[in-house]
Amino acid sequence: MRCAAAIIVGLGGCGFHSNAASPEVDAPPGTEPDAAVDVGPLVCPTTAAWISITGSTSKYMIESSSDEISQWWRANLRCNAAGAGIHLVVFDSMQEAVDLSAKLQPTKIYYTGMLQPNGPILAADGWTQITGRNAISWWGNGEPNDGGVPGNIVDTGVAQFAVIDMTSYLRDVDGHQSHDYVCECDGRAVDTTIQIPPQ
Ligand SMILES: [Ca+2]
Repeated sequence: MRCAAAIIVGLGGCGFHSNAASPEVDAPPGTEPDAAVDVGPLVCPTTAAWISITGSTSKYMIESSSDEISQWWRANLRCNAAGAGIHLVVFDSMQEAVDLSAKLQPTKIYYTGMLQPNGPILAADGWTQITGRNAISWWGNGEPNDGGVPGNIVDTGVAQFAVIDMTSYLRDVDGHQSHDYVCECDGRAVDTTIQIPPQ
């Protein structure tokens, strides 16, 4: 949500300063700014099986990769196609990852909307989220390692997508395997300026 708009409609609570001279930023009330402009009031299609988690106003849809083409790019398109303001899950906080993980099935891993555009030298650098929100640093032990051995710190553009499992910790994968994925309905638009690594 744009800070200026929050003041006008009385929602308030935008944690980012609202100096009129500052560039306009976009974030939900009470949180840090993100890059994209919200699409409007939160409306999640009633036809979907949404779940809620503690401490979040978002709705979540845990999707199965029962077909063979649920690679990251496909999961991304499917979440976006579910409606405006819906996208692969974006973490506002480490707690959101922890609370979501409690809803996940053992042995499965799930694509998220956290990704690393190609280019950084180090595997841990340059991560962002599909709405433009800052990435969270909630990596599993030795992650991210660009798909290499745990602790590898060099990025070669191999594993540019973060997955979550029931441990809540994130790790980076290459996006080509068929995994389950989590869509989030929070009313935020995706940031179309993000350079998604090609399939
Ligand atoms: Ca979220």
